[in-house]
Amino acid sequence: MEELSIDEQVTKKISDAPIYVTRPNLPPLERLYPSLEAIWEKKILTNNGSFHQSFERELARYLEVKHVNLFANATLALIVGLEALRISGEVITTPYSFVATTHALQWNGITPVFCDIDDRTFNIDPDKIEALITPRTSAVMPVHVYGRPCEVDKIQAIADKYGLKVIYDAAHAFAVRIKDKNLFLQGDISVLSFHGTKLFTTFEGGAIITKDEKLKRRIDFLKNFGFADEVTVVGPGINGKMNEFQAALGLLSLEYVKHEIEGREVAANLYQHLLGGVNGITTFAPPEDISYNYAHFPILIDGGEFGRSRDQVYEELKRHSVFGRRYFYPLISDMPTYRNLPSARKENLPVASKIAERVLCLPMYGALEPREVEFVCDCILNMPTRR
Ligand code: T4K
Repeated sequence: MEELSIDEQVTKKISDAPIYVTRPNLPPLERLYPSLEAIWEKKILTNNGSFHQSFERELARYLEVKHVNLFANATLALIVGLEALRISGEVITTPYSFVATTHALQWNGITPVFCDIDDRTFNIDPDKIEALITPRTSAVMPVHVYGRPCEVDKIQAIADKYGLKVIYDAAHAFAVRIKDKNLFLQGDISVLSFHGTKLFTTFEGGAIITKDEKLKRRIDFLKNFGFADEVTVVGPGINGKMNEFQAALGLLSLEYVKHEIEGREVAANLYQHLLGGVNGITTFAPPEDISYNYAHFPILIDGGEFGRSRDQVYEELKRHSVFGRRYFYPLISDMPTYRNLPSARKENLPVASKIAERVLCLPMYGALEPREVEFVCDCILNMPTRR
């Protein structure tokens, strides 16, 4: 049998093993055991147990904020956040996000109004918000897509002018820091996700960050069926609580965020080096003046210039067991539930429509090896024009 060189063996192994768009960053299991033993011993599994309290406190410290409400996931956090702020009528939001952003509005009986996005940040375009405001508008719900911060000052100026609330979907933005102020204290609330695909994970999980103690209390009630005490229900609450297992994992995982981001930065720099400047492929350097988290590594593929379309590249990668994702295609505004809304018309959303057709998120996680990044780029660059 033909002997493979070490290099070929490693390449073969890598090309055989699937490379997913992301992998969770889990702490060493043995470090979690003492917490699990404590949970088993105490038998307090949920309802604001001691791990929940510690994680809430330590997360607030980590994010440099005063008030954090933990949740079972970010979707419930968005739904409860909207209810807590008593948002109704219409909310201006982005079609370029995970569908949960808009679903949270729908679950509150709010009409989503889609606003086009900026072609540099992929976030809601603040210059297009005002034209969408009507007497029914009560809030703006932008998303810090891929962890790249929205233009928070411009958005706040519009909100102040028209008396609107601002709810940030910060699901991708864990640990992102901007200059001179705290990203999570912009707007009225920010919502984080700790889903298994996020850089900081509690399997499922999420949190609301508020600036206001009264609002924090109302959210605490609403996420626990509305109970203010054993006999008083203050509103149409839900069960949105994070359990003790999730909280124990989150508490421990805070120690590992820095390392995860450092690993992602190495991978991102290598992608940038190998794909930046390739005709027909657009890569994005980290936003300036911020401490970025490298939540995703999106590229845009211009089929005409590159010679292969985004979908051809996506399929070719799959043939090599590389599973990139087209976050965010299709646009939420193109989904059957939302496409009949007046604001969902494609001509209103030219930038979002163009980007959704071209975007591909490449594998991105701290443990991604340089060799694997090289392999992914090789598959993209050396794929045959025709198959
Ligand atoms: N707002 C925004 C802007 C969001 O992006 C999200 C969630 C939300 C709100 C709602 O947050 P949560 O309610 O979920 O807390 C994923 C996630 O399910 C979703 O949470 C996430 N955004 C979205 C961007 O991506 P899929 O359908 O792409 O996930 P899936 O299962 O195909 O996973 C992708 C890859 O990740 C897999 O091929 C392998 C890897 N993976 C995944 C999981 C779940 C793992 O290695 N381990 C895992 O446990 O939606």
